[in-house]
This record gives sequence, structure tokens and C-alpha cells, in this order.
Amino acid sequence: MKLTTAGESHGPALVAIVTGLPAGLVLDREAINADLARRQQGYGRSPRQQLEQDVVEVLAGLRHGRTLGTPVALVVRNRDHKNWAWGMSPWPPEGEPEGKGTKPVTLPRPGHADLAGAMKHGLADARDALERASARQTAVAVAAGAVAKGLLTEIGIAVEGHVATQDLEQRIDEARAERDTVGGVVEVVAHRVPPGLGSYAAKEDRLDARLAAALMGIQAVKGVELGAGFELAGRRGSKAHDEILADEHGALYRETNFAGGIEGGVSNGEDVVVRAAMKPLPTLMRPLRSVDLETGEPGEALVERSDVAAVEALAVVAEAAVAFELARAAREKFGGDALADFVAAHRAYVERIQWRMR
Ligand code: EPS
Repeated sequence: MKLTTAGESHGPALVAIVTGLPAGLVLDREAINADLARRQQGYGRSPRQQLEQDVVEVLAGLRHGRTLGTPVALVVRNRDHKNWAWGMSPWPPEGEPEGKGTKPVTLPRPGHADLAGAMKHGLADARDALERASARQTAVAVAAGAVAKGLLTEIGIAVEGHVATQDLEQRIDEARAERDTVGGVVEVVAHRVPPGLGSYAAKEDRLDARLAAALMGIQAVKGVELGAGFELAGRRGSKAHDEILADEHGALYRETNFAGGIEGGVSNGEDVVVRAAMKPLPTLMRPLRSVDLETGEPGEALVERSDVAAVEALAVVAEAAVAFELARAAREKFGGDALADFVAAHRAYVERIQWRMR
């Protein structure tokens, strides 16, 4: 399975192409749209979220609600594009400049991709970088994640993301009053992941490495940990590992899950538990110091409508990212051009290892 996305924050639409899904998977349009709505609902979001009411469109790979085993093309339109029609026109715009995005951005925001993007690509207008670097792109990744969750449901896996930061609303209120921003921590838990997803054989196959990359690939994420994560570094070995026990039927289980469900880069049958730390968002209403790229003069960074926090949105986005990576690992393990083959391979495997889902 592979996910490719395209789309600018204020361009016409966001696009995702998901390849490698088996044929015969029934997609639930309401479930996908419900995840898109969840992503938009968090406390501290920008007024942009009142403009957008994200819904998924499917352009390919689906017939009468079932996957065809061919690439699935998903689209989420940007309603705000109408206010940027000139500024973000994919083709040379006609008529006089009007609406938003008509003036070049030359004062890069510390913490955003503005400066690095402008230098890397030789851009006179940092908007050419920031539009794609924007977390708006996560909308269509959430749609793809909802599709992945549908596949995982077929083999009993459930993935759930939530905020792991205390007093988030209070911190947001305080930051908003001071025209500042905040970050936070989210946690994603995947239940009933069978032992054996991922591999210790090569670094790029390790499930922990893949989940870390999937989470680090989300805008504004600066830290990732699995299970007890950084805390493990300070513990003794005798207090850091999950002892292997057998119940009266011989089924193996653990009493603890410090490993976050992954040992040696392979899932071990316990819940997969990952956390991601989000930095405070870099678009500030009281801007930090910057330098004008056109004149070289010191100035203040770009001020543009933005969120005070997007931590609750990150919980949904991280859930989607983990789901997609787990679906990819499950598809590698169980194969299946047809959904029934995928499900049957999972069942046969679970019987062979006598794994009891708990
Ligand atoms: C974002 C800036 C804001 C956020 C946006 C991400 O956009 P705008 O400048 O249009 O208000 O609202 O997130 C979304 C639009 C979204 O749907 O999540 C940024 O710079 O990353």
C-alpha cells in the first residue's frame, strides 16, 4: 500500500492516491467524512475551519462503494480557494489581482518552512513554499487513514488517537489572550494488532521506525516515542521489559506494556502505543524577528490568520497516520488481491500462532 498526496492549502483541492488496497473492501463514506469533521473540530483552531466543511469525493478505484483493487483517488476541496482564486490560480490568472495571496511573502516565519523552502527552491515568494508545507494537507491524509481503518477493521484492529496533554483548553485560552500559540502531546493506541507486523531484518522494515517516520512526517511534530519511550532510558533493565507469562490455557500474555507493543521492530500482540509531541504553531499574531528576503532589512515575520493550537486535530491526523502504516504492514504480512484472501490469511496465521485477541 502506498499513499501519495498533492495539494496547496489555498489551492483548488487536496488529492490523495492510495494504491495497494485489496478488491472488495466496502468503504464507508460517512465514516470517512466523520473523521474529516473530527479533524476540524478541535479547540483553538483558526476561523478557517468555519469556512471549510471537509467532505471526501472519490474519483477512481471504487464502484458502488467497493474497492476494485486499483488505485483509489480521493479529493477534498478547499472552499476557501474562492477567496484566493487569483492568488492561487494554477494557471496564469486573468484580470486584475484581487482577493488574498496577491502580494509576495518575503518575511519568513521562524519555525515554518518559509525560509528553507524559499532558499531550497529559489523562490522569491515564500508562499510558493508555505502553501504546500501547511498542515491543511492533513485533511486528505485523514481521508486515506479512514480508508486504512476500514481495512484494519476487517481483521479486528482498531486505532484510536487522543490528546495526552493536561489542561489543554486552559493553556489555549491563556495563549490566545496573549496572542501566542501552544503545542501539546497526542497518543495513538492500536488494539488487537497481531504479533508479527514489521520486521527486525532491515531498519526500513521495522514497525517502530515506520510509525516514527509516519508521525514525524506530520506538520509540527518534533518528537515521537513508543511505549514508555524516553522514560525507559532512566530505568533499570529489570524494570523496563514486559515479562512473558502463560495463562491456564497456555496463551501467552504480558502484565505490562513498556515496549508499546513492539519488540525488535515487530509487533508483539500487545496494544501498539505511540505518542507525538507537537511544537507551538509558528504563525504568531505577535511575530518573531525575521529578515526581508527581498531587501535584506530586519523586520517582523509574516502574520497570517492561523490556529492558536491544533493538538486535537493532531490526535486525529496521528491516528490516520498510524492506521495507514499498520494497514500497510498488515497488507505485507497477509497479502491478498481480494479482501477475502487477506482476511483468510490473517485468520490462518492467528490460528497457527494460537494468538488470543484480547
Ligand atoms: C495552517 C494555517 C491555517 C490553518 C491550516 C494550517 O490556515 P489559514 O492560514 O488558511 O487559516 O487553518 O489548517 C487548515 C486549513 C486545516 O484544514 O487544517 C498552516 O500554516 O499550517
